[in-house]
Amino acid sequence: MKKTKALIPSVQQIAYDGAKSNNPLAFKHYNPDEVIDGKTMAEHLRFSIAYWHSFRGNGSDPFGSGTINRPWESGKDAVTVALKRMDAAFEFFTKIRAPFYAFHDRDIAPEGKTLAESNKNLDKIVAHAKELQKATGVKLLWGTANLFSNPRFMNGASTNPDAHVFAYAAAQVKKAMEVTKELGGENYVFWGGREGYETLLNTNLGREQDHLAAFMQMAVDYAKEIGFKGQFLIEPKPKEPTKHQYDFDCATCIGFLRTYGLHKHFKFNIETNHATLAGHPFQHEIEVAAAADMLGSIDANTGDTMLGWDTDQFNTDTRELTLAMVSILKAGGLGTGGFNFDAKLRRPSVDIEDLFYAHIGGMDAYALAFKIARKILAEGKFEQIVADRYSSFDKGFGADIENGKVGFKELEKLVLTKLGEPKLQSGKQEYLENLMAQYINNGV
Ligand code: XLS
Ligand code: NI
Ligand code: NI
Repeated sequence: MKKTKALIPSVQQIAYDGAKSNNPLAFKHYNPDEVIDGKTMAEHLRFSIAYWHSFRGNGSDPFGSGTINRPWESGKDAVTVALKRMDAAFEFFTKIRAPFYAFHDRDIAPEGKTLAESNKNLDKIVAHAKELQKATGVKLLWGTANLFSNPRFMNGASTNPDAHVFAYAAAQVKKAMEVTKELGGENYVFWGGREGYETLLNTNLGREQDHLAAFMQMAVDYAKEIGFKGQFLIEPKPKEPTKHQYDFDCATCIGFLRTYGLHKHFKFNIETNHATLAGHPFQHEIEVAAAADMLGSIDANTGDTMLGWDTDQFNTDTRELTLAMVSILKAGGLGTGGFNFDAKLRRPSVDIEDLFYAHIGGMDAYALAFKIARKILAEGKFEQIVADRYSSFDKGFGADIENGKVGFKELEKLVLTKLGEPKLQSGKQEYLENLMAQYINNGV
């Protein structure tokens, strides 16, 4: 491909400078080329850039218009601008050393007047994305369809009371799956944008959930038909934009998927800020997904403890990320998933450098957490304490309970004749919190 003029000339490719560096445009912990256990850190962490925030977000909020003006956003027609924007995006992916990106159909290509026109626009941009992926080596972590911005989706997509809207959403996801396959996407995400309700006064909740399941089944069937081998991921979120969303949290989604016999086809894309909105720590959602063998990918961000909405900020909290990383590594990692920065700049962060600072901070925080978590697991102190705590189930009547060999009658007899009163055993919480603090304060 021909070499084009840099669209982000003020920043060069970010280098790893080491933990002591004071250079704000250098990595302190993320050394993409460092080999650990036969894999580079880039391969371990599989960082991904969210197209919608980093290349479609302009700083607008409900109280004011955009503040962030990028030079590549001006041009004669929407498709030409989209092509140039994509050049800038791939230049950024390369300079920030992210091996992956993720998009919604409507992030990368403008919506046309008809579905056919939208599909045509998408095809043009996808052809360009394919060339850029080839030229840079950047890959698609996942694709998805935007089924929430257009007014037609105001009452939901597959849970819309109007079958016409369901059909439109189906057509849009069909195309989004095709282009994800075309670009070698490793996953396909379903975030239920407006799949929920505002008021039960106008809602048939049971029927809407049946429709959501029917839609998911159609996606499963179509993936099979076109030979799309990527992993399907559900991204739970409890609320926003609707008052109540059906994909509330991982546990709710597991119940939903099992009810409709869909669980074999899905894993989870867990977003930190969505977990906290549901009243759970990030780590809780990871453990719930992992326990069901459904841990898929991470939307890496954080919220603000003072605010009740999805603020999508970059996460630099070593403690939160170390706890998460311990659970992720213990579960065997993310497989085809990755850490996708579903995070956006604050409205006054208008410089292109801000986009680099934001991602450098997020990548460094995850890289440091990754290293600390590896050390924690290698030393195995927490795991030993947890194993000891449950060791009464390893043998004797404990093992019989786990194996289903005893019931209430046998256990009653045991207590009455042999066991008597159980001895109180400490949960050692303060000791363990101190131990965790020590790991985090000492770093690597
Ligand atoms: C919104 C979601 C969204 C998904 C993709 O809260 O996080 O950005 O990740 O549709
Ligand atoms: Ni997300
Ligand atoms: Ni979100």
